[in-house]
Amino acid sequence: MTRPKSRDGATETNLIMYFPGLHSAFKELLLQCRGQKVAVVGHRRPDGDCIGAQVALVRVLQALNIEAFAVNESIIPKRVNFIAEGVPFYHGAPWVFSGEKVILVDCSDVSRVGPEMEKNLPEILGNIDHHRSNEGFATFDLVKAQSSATCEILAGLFIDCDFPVDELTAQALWAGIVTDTGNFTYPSTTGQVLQLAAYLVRMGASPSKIAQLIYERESLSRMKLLQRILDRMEVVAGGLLCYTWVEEDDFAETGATYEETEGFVNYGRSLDGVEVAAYFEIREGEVKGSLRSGDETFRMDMLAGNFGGGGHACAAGFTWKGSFSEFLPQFQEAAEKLLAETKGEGQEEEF
Ligand SMILES: [Mn+2]
Repeated sequence: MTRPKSRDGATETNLIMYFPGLHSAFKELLLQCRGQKVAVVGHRRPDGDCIGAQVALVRVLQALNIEAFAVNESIIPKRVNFIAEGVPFYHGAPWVFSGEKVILVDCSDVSRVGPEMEKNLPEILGNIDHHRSNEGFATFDLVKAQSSATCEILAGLFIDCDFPVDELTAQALWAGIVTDTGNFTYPSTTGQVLQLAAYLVRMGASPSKIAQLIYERESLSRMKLLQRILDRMEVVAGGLLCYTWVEEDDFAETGATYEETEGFVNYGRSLDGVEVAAYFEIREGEVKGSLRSGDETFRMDMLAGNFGGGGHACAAGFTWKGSFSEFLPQFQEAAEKLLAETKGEGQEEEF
């Protein structure tokens, strides 16, 4: 098979397909999109990977002469807004679908699109995702739990199918991969991820420019909120668990918005000896939690599962109904149990 010519004139020399198991399903999915309008839907409170995947897929569909647009119940977070420039992106609720073919990206299940959007969702044609808990819900389920990002799957599939990846598509995919791999530092960072990343750079993605746009446009209000979460950090469970939280009033008092909390959970993870970091947002009548571990044997998806959530082995989340004072002792008990059991198992990975 021929590989797309890259910017510097080199040709991809790796003739092995990146996603041989998904390649024909992806082609079939796009075949069904021919002559149709396609809505590429992401999850509520989207991250870089979600927006990157929405943008990249819309752009490639358009390049294949398929009318496509992106829809999200939430607005695009400021730090990744630059990648969506020029792409038709609709948000707000309720979104009314009118006969479009629907593809969900980066959504572990249909409820991730948000409660308002979910009510109106028609039959789902495609499901492209990398969450372990994704059990499939579409005509075409393209799920690879071992992948670092939905953008990694898309980048690989675009190459496998010889679809055109231009500079802005490469930029969107790069943004998705760097945000979901913690700048290529999480355990999901494989050789394949780096190979695909190299390809994206050859197609025009600029690592330095994108890093500046994502990480160096902080607001003072976010820093003020960060100050509070650092101040509240508690380390328990013999130094293995760090948790912190923000309260509803913190947002009003600092001027920060809900979307500006992205990445706060990682400060706990960066402490020496801490295996599990938890970050909570206390809302009226509920606790929203984000969990991270640097070691996939700790199974954050299982810990989140105790509180009605899910996700990946290293990164998971949940929304729990009730007060923080009821929640915290239960959480601490569940986390300590998980830490003890995982350590006891000699940290063997199960697949
Ligand atoms: Mn993702």
